[in-house]
Amino acid sequence: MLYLGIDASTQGVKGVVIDPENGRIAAQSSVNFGKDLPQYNSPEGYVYNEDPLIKHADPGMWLDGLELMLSRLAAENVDMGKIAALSGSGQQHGSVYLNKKASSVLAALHQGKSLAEQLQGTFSRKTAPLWMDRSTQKECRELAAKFGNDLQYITGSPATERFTGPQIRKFYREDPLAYQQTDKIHLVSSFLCSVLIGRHAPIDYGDGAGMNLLDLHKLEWDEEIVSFTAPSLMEKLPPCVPSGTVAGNLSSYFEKYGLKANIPVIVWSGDNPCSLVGTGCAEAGTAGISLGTSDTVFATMEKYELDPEKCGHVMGNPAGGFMSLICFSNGSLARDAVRREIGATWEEFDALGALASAGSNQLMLPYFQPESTPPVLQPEVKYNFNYASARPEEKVKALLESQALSMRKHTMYLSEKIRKIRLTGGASLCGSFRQIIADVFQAEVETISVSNSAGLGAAMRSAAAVGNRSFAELNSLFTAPEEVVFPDPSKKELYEKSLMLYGELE
Ligand code: XUL
Repeated sequence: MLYLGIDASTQGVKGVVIDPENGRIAAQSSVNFGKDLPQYNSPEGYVYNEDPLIKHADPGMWLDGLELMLSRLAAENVDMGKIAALSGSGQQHGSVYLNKKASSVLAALHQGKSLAEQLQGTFSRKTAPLWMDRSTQKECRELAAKFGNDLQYITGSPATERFTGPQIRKFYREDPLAYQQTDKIHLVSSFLCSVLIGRHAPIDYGDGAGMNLLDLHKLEWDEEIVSFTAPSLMEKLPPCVPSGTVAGNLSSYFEKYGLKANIPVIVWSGDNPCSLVGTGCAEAGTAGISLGTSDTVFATMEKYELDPEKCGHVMGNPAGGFMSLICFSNGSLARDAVRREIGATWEEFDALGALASAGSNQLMLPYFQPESTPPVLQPEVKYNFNYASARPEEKVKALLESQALSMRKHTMYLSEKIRKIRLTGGASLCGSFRQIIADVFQAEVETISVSNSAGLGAAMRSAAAVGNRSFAELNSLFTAPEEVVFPDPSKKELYEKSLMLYGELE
């Protein structure tokens, strides 16, 4: 029996097939929106807008990406007919608006046309706002004024620009007619799950917590917050369910990729909750750091804890209970900007990161794009040293140390001390960054062999939901550490001082 995990991320769609019988990754495939679907003019996964705060994508691109990924997977050396169940992971917070026609189109998917062609007439809002969108300050101010600290207590997060509730309120205000014509509002995760099962899918607690709408104590939509956000919104929201729920059975449309119709599709979740599972951090004690377009730090929460600085979030943990999540928008975005500016390859960038001496206290605030942690709306890069005349290795070191220090600073509110870290995502391959993270946190840093932890986590969630496998068993099969980097104790004091200076600069 095989299990498929689909990762619908900002930059593309990936698939991971796992075989728990022998602990093997049976196949993987990927699609990059910029490279493989240039017709959507979204090299970074979103459509260009002259307002840097607006970041939307065409949901048709995600559908084409899903199909191309499945056709590439079917071309791998894997028997797609042996896949017993599947689930997925979606970039969080993004929302898709469907009209009344969607239900009947979803129920009648046929192989004569592509998914994007069939669903074309079902979007009541042409594009989907993404997690990178920061255009909802007004709505956030209104939510904060109405609910004060209760909003963070109830939903696990303060009013947050990229979260779905404020985005829905903005849409209702700017285009009330289109809002009225909206029958269902999905997250990226529940939208793609709906397409797979041919009817509206529920939202799981993991991703649902990223909307500023879910009461995490009662695990249901909060009536007062929902009705303040937009009129009749409750009717437009799919139900919210535990992450192990079977959302439905696979539509026969997908037989064209060799998949068996009617296999169970487990409710999708967000990329961070899925990465928590796919890095083996779903049980307490180890934090995960995902180094992608954005960097995120996440960990299982023993108890419900709110960030007094209002940057950290509480999300549902797919393995039960809660997880913490802190998102740094300028992750690889900033690393790439510095790399390009000094004209280095990624290998050279990595080598430069190990050259300059540690803890020199040359620090920077790398807000090339609006930042989530701390909230910064006007992109601006600041330094405490003369960046222009600095050597390339000093620039790289300043960036990597500042990023690690920011992660440390903004996770200090968690009562569970971070003793061990699992790294994942593209930049986890950067050896010098691994060492800097280990030294700044004074924690062991482990990497695992599968870099797509969100896709792996989704596959593991489907094996846990219907394959009678415990997460502990799946962890020992798929998330065992491959490499460990140990912290250098002689750097402890150095970085304590840097942490203070970084805090002052921030
Ligand atoms: C988390 C966040 C991002 C997205 C895209 O709050 O906004 O990590 O999930 O990866």
